[in-house]
Formats: sequence, C-alpha cells, structure tokens
Amino acid sequence: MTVETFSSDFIARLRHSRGVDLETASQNDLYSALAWTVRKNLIDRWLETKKTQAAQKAKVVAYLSAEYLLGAQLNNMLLASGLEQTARDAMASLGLDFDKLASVEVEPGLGNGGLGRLAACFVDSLATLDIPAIGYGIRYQHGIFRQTFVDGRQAEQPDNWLELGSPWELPHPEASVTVRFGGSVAHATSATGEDVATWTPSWEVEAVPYNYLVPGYGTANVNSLRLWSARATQSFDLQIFNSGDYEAAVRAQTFAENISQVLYPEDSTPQGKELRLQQQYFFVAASLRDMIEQVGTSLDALRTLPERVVFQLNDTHPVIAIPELMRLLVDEYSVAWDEAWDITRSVFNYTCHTLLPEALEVWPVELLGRLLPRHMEIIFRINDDFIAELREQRPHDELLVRRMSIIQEQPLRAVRMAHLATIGSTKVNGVAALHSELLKDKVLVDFSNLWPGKFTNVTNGVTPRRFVKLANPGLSSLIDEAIGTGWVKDLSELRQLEPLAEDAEFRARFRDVKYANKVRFAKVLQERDGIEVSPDAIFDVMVKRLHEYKRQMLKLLHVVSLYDRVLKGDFDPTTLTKRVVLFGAKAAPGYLMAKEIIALINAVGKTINSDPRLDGRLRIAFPANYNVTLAEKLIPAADVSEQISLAGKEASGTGNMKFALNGALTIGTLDGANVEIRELVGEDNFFLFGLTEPEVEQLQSAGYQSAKYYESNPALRGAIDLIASGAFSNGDRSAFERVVSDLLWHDRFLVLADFESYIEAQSTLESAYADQDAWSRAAVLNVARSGFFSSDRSIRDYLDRIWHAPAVPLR
Ligand code: C3B
Repeated sequence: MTVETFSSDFIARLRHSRGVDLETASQNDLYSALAWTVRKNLIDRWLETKKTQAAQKAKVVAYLSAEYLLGAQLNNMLLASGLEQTARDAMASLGLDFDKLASVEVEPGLGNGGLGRLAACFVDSLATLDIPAIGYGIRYQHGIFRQTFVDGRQAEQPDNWLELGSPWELPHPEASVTVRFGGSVAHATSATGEDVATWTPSWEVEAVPYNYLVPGYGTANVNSLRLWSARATQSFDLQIFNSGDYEAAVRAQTFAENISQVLYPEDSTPQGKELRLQQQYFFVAASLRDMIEQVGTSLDALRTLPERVVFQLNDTHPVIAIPELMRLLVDEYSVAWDEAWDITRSVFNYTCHTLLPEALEVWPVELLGRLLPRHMEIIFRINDDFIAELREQRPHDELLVRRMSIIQEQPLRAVRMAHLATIGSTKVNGVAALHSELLKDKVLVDFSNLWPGKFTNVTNGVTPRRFVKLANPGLSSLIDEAIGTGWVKDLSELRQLEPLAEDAEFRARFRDVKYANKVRFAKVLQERDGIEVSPDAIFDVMVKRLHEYKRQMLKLLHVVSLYDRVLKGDFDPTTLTKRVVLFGAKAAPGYLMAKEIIALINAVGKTINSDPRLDGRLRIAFPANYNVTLAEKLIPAADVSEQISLAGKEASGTGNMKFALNGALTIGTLDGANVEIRELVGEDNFFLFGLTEPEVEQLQSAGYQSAKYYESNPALRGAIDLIASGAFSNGDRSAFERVVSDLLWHDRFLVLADFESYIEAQSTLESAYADQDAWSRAAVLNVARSGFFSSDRSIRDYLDRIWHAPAVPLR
C-alpha cells in the first residue's frame, strides 16, 4: 500500500463511515478513520486464516480467560501490517499529526494486572506461531478503574473506554448465544435405566460476540479474540412487556446487561460476588457453545473433541466450564456420563497463577446451587465419583478425603474451584519453576501425590513485539544493527549480543539509548502528570498492583530511612546518588491497607520532594493510573527493576521480564521468575537479597516477631519512628497508625525481616551504578540473556507439554 492509497482510503473512510470530511472531522473521527484504514489491511488475512484453519479441521487452542489487558491497539496493528511508516507519511501528507491522533485511543483495560496482561501476550504469540487459536473472554463495558489521587489518597473513576466507540471490534449480534440461569432440575429414568435430568432455567441473557483481530508478527496469520457482551433476550423482554409493565421490561434489560458491565477490580483476592459468578458462567457457556458448534454436535463429532480443541483455563475464573461441558454432553447431546467425563477431562487444562490461599476461589454451595442448579448437581456427582476412587486407592484416610474433596465444609459449605479444575483437567501448570514446585509440593500436594504426571511448569513470558520492538525503538534499532532483525520472532537470538557487552563503543551507544529513553519518559511524565524528574537520576522503578506481599512498603522504608539519616546528619546529602523512585500501582478499591500504603507513599513523596536539604537528590514520583500505555514508556527508561516480593508469594511476575529485556538491572528476592532471571543473566548482574522460601517457612513456623527487628536495627527503627512521628502528616501521629502498627505487630510478609538485607543490596547497587561502564555491561548482558522470557517460548512449552496442537501456516 502506498502513501497515496492509504490517504485516499483514509479520506473515503472519513466520508463514508463517519460522514465528515477533513475540514469537519473531530479528533475521534480522524482516529477512527485511521484505525479502520489500518484494520482493512488485516481483514483479508483474517478471513483467509479462518478459512484455512476450518478446511484443515485443525486442533484449536481455546484460551478461556476472564481478563485480557490488551493495551493500545493501533501501534500493534501497524506493526503487524507493516504500515507504520506509510500511515505516518499519509497523515503528514494530509497535514495531520500522527502521534496526536494515536493518543486519542483509550486502551482497553480489560484486566487487572499480570494475569490479564499474560493472556494478551499469549494470544499475540499464538498468532505469531501460526497456531489455530481463539481467545475467549468478556467485553466489559468498563475496564479497570481510572485511578486518581485526592489529597494523596486513591480515588476510583469508571473507565469509559467505549464512550466514543472502538474501531477495532467487529460485533456479530446475529451470532448471539443464549445463556441460561437459575430455575430447577427434574429427574427421570430413561428406558435404559440412565438418569435423565431436565433443567428448567428461570432467566436467560444473550451473549453477543465481538471479534478482535489478533495479527501474528512476520506471518500472514491473523487469529481472533472473541469477547462476549451481555444483552437482554427478546423473549425475556417480551414476556414482561406483554404483561404491560413497561418499566419492569426496561429494568429486566438493565439486569441482564449488568453481567458484562464491569471488570471486578480485585487482583488475587476474589470477593465472591454473585455477579462475578454470573460473569464467569456467562462467558464460558457462550464460548463452549461457540466452539462445539464449530466441531459439530453429532455423537461422532463430539467424540472427536479431544482432537479438535483444547481449552486452557486461565486460573480458576473459567472453571465452571468443566461442569458446563458435562451438562452439554450428558443432558443436551445424550452422551453417557463416563464417556462424557473422559472427553471432558481430556480437553481441559488448568493454569494456576497464585500461591496465596485467599486467592483460590471458592463458591458457596448455596449460591452456585441457586444460580446454576444443574451444575451444582454435576459437581456433586464428579466429587462423589472422585471420592469413591480416592477411597479405593487410599483406604482409611478420611482426613485426606476431607482435604481433597471439591466441597469444603468449613467455615461454609463451598465449592473449591481449584480442586474441581485439577480433577477435571489433563494437566495443571504453575507459571514459573519455583511456583510450579510449590504448587506441586504445597498448595496441591495431595493431588500431585495422587497424579504426579499431571503437574508441569510453563514459565511465563512476554511479547517482544509490544515490550521491546514497539516500546523501545532505540534499543530495537541498536539490536537490529548488531545482530539483524530475527530476534523479534526468535528472541533467543539476543544471545548474539553477548560479545558486544565487551565492546566499549556498543556499551556507550547502549547507554545513549537508555538516556534518550529517560529523557522521553521525563517528558511524558511532565505532560501527563505534571511531575518533573531528571534523567540524570537513577530511575528506580516499582510498578505492579499494590499488594502487601509485593512489599511496596519495603521500598518505601528504604527511602524513608535514607531521608531519616540525612535529617539526623548521619551523612551528607550531597553524597547521595541522585535517585528518583518511581511507583505505579492500583489498589483494589476495598483493600484498605493497600490504600493506606498508597496514601503513605504520596505523603512521603510530598515531604521529601520539597525538602531543600535533599537538594533534589532523592525523589518519589508516583503517577496515577499506571497502565499498559504508561508501562511502554516507563519500562525502557528504567535503570533499576524492583522485584522485592516475599519469597514464595509471587507466582512468577512478568514485569520483571520486561525490565530485564529492556536493560534494567533487577534488585530482587528469590521469588517467582526472579529465580530464573538471575540464573540466566548471571548472579553478578542481579542484586539479590532477602530470605529464601524455606527460610521464610522456618521463620514463620518458629513464630515470627517483627518488633525484634525494629528494636535491633537502628536504621529501620529510625524510618518507622519517623513515619509514626507525623513527619509526613503535618505532625498528625495517628495518620499512618494502621500501617505502622501492622508492621510492628503483624507484618505478614516479613518486611522487617528483609529490611537489612535489602538496604545492603541497595548500597551494593549504588556502588555498581557509580561505574557507569560496568553497569552498562551488566545491562547489555541482561538483554542478551533474557531471550528465554519471550511468550513465544512459553507458548512452545504449552504446545509441547500440554496442547499438542500443530501450526497451520497460511500458504
Ligand atoms: C498474577 C501473579 O500474581 C503473577 O505473579 C503472575 O506473573 C501473573 O499472574 C501471570 O501468571 N496473578 C494475577 O494477576 N491475578 C490473579 N488473580 C492471580 C495471579
């Protein structure tokens, strides 16, 4: 496509789809026309992909995920279509500012954090590897909330990403699927003596599919992401409508459409809300129906399901799919129970993303039974069969039965979704080596004893397209020049950069790129948030959801203790290494401690940033509403990556990988994928500190008392006392009482225990930073040795270990 054809297409789009011309177009008109012009260039490939995959009856990977944290679409679509320069030139030729138009896009924030972003990386890699795949999820009307700070405290605003429409989606209301809820179940016995269940639901909604293109990189393949939106069914409406109650009919519509209204903002701490279970069943039921119809519903076709599709359950959120498939097979298609169970178990696999017990979903039997009565029965039967089998294999161990049952009895009778997932799946995987070990040996140990072969690991990865190629054009060109462009599709090629770590000129250029990225980010931060940072400071970055286990508090105590020592005259502030500590973090709206910590970070920032004694050598920058768009600017600018969770708590982390790939050095614990990062980049190029997971375990079982650390470490005491003194709250000593007393008397995540080791590692880091050339060498090695962390590699691992779905390249 030439600049001329792009321009004339664009103008035609403006006129025919938006009904405006260049003179009258709004920014949104222009952006939409630009998006459509780009999209047009991918549609033929998309149609061709679908045709090819259908003709070959290829096995399809169906990724079931309640979250996709996609990030901006335009940049990625341009990359995939190879039209970036053309589009830029075309806009310029029309007198339009491309970057300004691109900034009109509101990113679809249909996820909370790591889990949702991982799903987005995975669909990108599946497309790039030519794997027939579809991502199924929910088209939330409102994605993750927009965070603002009011007097330093988090406030949440609804995210209205669809307000001006989205040019990237293709709705297909005519292909809607009906999803039913509630009601009752009747049983009869068939002529052959089989139990026949008839579910009479009491209400239903329609699931309307919206398709999104997922283009592969460096291939013609374009896969789909299918997100479901809830709409009231006509029959539902009409029934009430005919009764003459107009108001009730409208209310019913609102009720139905509520299902896809809002993404629950809890990350790792499910709230057990009924609407959430409705969401889960809603998207899973629609997705299964959609997939099965593609395979065929005759008995013969259904028997081929395991060859035709594999469903990956992204955490427990879609696990209700297991009883739903059983219901479809047994009740709707009359497959015998045992055969249905064999099919079901062979098409599902489960990825667990956590180790926190409170993050494993359980649904009260009362609630699940009311919303999905037939599914509740099916779960009971699956559980009865499982327990019978267990009693046979492990007789006289009723405690084991209690522990492993899908149904927990205490404190409330409830369905353990992780158990249902494990029992109903072929494979169960964790998301980093350490995590998978702990999953196998701790969280699901009874199951791994029973079925050792079921458990496997797939270490997470990130897409190099979005997080290096697009986010870091400076580094990308440098790499291209050094080793060619193959790394974007095969990230292991980064290894070839290793010898260049010894090349002084390359190191200097690498340093220049980093510096330019810092300048670029400083400008973004100034424009976006009015925050000023100097590119001459170390950019010390901690961005992730706010959670106590991630320990933003430990980072903050480091800052406060430096400040405290300056105040006490312990050292001359002019000897401080100039540092800006960058935080980005949203807290779940109901997570009070997390919100207190946000307020404290902002309070400390306000005080130290304006204290002339520090002479700007130590600053905190905490831009509100950290999201994918900001991440793409921030990560390439980082010098230091803070990955400081308590060992044994962070399943993997994926931010850690993005930073290493962009040449930041990690300071971190032996947790999640940090372990693998350190092994690969080399221990000299990673700042390690903190207790190991077995040490944590030991300390906790011996009875951890955080106050002891407070008493024995003067720097720590100084920092905590300074907070408690009201130094950051205008003398109000009660302002951060909750945080302080939690640290002193509970400290569930051993912040105080790791403080000393962390401070030591920080001073090692500062000395290392003083030698810029040696630092650059370590940074280059981080990039060169992080190729393993491509999501392409993760997907290959899933294919080899779990999915066994061959690629179907387009001719
Ligand atoms: C996250 C984990 O907390 C991260 O360690 C992990 O890297 C990602 O998933 C991806 O595997 N996670 C999340 O974002 N939300 C959850 N509910 C559970 C885990």
